[in-house]
Amino acid sequence: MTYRVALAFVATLAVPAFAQDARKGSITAADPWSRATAPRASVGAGYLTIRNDGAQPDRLIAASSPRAAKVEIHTMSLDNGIMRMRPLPNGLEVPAGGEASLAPGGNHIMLIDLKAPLKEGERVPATLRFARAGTLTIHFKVGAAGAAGPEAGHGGHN
Ligand SMILES: [Cu+2]
Repeated sequence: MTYRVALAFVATLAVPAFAQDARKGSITAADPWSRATAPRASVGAGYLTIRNDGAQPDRLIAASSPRAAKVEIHTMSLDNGIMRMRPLPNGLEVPAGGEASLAPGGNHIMLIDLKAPLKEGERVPATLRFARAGTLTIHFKVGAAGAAGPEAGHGGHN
């Protein structure tokens, strides 16, 4: 009896640490975050880690947000010494049992023609569409303009 009570207590403590993660089927969208944009900027970028714990690869094929006229899945690469970004025509593969990382300097979600600037502290909704898992709504947590990564609650690193 005492043992059961103890187990139940442990289970309560094991509430997910990352409440901002979103899950659908085999796909988990972890730590979606973004950066505040300048007042007249027309574009913003969103980052996250997409995990696939299924036995089949999946693919992020489209995205949308009520905050932007258009959302694209972009990659970044060095072209004659200049970093350029371009849309991934076939989306982004998330390998079976693996993950796809969207981070500054690499793949990202591009919010094009923002309806209003992204402000630090707000959560920007977006819907991701996967070939297998279907649609998944996430919220990009907006950090400071120069944020290097998702902030971990209070006292996040800058
Ligand atoms: Cu881009």
